Amino acid sequence: MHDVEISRAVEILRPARRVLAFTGAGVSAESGVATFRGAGGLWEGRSIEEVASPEGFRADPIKVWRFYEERRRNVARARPNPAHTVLATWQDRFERYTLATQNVDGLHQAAGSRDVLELHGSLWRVRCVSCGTERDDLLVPLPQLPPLCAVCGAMERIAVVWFGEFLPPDVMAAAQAAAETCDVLVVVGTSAVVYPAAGLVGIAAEAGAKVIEVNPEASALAHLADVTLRAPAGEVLPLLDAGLREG
Ligand code: BV8
Ligand code: ZN
Repeated sequence: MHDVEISRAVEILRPARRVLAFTGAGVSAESGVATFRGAGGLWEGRSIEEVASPEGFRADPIKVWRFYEERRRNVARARPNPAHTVLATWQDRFERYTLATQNVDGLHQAAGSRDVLELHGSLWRVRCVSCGTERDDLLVPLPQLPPLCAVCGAMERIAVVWFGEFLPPDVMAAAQAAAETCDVLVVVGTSAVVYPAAGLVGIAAEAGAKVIEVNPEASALAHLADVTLRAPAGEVLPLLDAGLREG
């Protein structure tokens, strides 16, 4: 990746007042957390429906719980990487800064990001299938599978958004509002194939925002980017941050 693209991206970011950062599994790749669709991805050799849909959970809750328990165990060993850290420091650099993530690993918060918009929920929250009581749960491993609701005794599920489920309306609305009004959208580590989250890129571009894509490969929405930085986020974000500090 050339310095030319980095300096073009820095020149776009420097004057920006309202910035939206939109991330996917790629931002956690250098923390050792598996992505979904790359080589060795979570969906490899698995049927997504079987482990990440309400139907799959209904059919075999223990199998689904084992899939999430495994991911919780892997993420519990992971630490934020420089990309998470830079994205966290940017919340104090711009007049208005929003971080919307498709990730459920909590690494943005671990790096110090506040008010993270978790579009697809979190591995670290569980919800009762019956009374809907939702709680944080950081236990690895879980004492029992499936965990049971302390309020009504029914089974609890992981509080992530499965395929065919709606995203939390307030979270999506906040992300959409940020996309409609931002000067710059920085898209980091997403294949941009899952909707409605990926729709944020088109909304921002349509509203006139400058779009910077950070991804070793072209995402499905690379054509909407003004600048594409074809390298790992853990290398690119510190370079962008250094460029902003020089100015
Ligand atoms: C919805 C949480 C309304 C769980 C996830 C049929 C029926 C129902 C719905 C649909 C349907 N057909 C299509 C849909 C819509 C569906 C959808 O978009 N499907 C796609 C696959 C076609 N969407 C939904 O179902 C959504 N809900 O539409 O509700 C509705 C309701 C009822 C009926 C109809 C409609 C819900 C979507 C949310 C699903 N939940 N995850 C969990 O995590 O277990 S999605 C899952 O994909 C993750 O959240 C993930 O974040 C997301 C996107 O993936 P990415 O983050 O982009 O990761 P990926 O591996 O794909 O890419 C990684 C990228 O990183 C790559 O580009 C790679 O190059 C790059 N990279 C790698 N290393 C690095 C890097 N980048 C930078 N640095 C590096 N080092
Ligand atoms: Zn309950």
